[in-house]
Amino acid sequence: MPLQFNEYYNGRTGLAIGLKKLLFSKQTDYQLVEVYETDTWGNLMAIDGMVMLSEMDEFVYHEMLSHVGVFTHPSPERVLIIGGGDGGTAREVMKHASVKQVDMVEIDKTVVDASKEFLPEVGDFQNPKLTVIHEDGIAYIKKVKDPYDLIIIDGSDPVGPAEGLFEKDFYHQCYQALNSDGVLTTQTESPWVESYFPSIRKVYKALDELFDHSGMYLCYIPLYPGGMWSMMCASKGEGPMESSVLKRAEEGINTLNDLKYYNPEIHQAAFALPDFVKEIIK
Ligand code: SPD
Repeated sequence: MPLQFNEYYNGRTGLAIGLKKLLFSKQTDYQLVEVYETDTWGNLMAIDGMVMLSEMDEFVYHEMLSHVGVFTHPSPERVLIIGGGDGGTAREVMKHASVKQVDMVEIDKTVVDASKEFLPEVGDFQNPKLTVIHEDGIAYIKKVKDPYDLIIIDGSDPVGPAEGLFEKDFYHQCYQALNSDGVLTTQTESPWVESYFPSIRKVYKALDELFDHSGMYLCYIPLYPGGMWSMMCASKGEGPMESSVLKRAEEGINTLNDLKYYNPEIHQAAFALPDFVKEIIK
């Protein structure tokens, strides 16, 4: 086993993470799933050589992908997560009392099984609100009969099975699978990695064209390429930056346990974009 995990995102430029040992490795029908014990970040899951999460920094990604969307909706009850097999996004969403049902559609059962075994603190798989469905999210969304209040796209990077999660057609299907005040959040990669720009632009344009309100927001994740990560929130009802949404976040924040990143100030500030990021989506 190498002493380092390296994710190269531009030629020989990339991340280096010190390793203690390899805990799990399996080439599934879809992808290579690996879990390592690291020297600094706890256990880490990688898919096809790309970091998905570590025990130490996963809270940033999962809190930001979840709570921005949940608070943008007046009172979401039914939530669909596409991807998210480690369970971190579902864990955050289920902290909200209004949420009664979470369907998590993860294509690869191995991701769920490996997470339960090697990242046991991340998911809340015993929670009765959660149903795990092993199916392709792109196929699932086309069949939704009973619309959702909130859809969260917690997929992998736009290579391999997750490529379709960056296409306009997919977001059109999501739009149709949402109620009339429905909200969507999605992860949209690093604004520091040029090879991701076409995917970022595609999703931004699709949400802008389909939804009444949409916006990009940012958070800071040390083990993702560039350390800065973009997400997007789109809504048929209230916009994610409206004062009513921020008020709801202020009123609801104290009902949520164990938050380490998200708060109403972060919700507001995260939508302020540096000029170089605005340039990408112009
Ligand atoms: N390069 C990281 C892309 C983020 C993909 N999703 C991570 C899954 C965590 N639930």
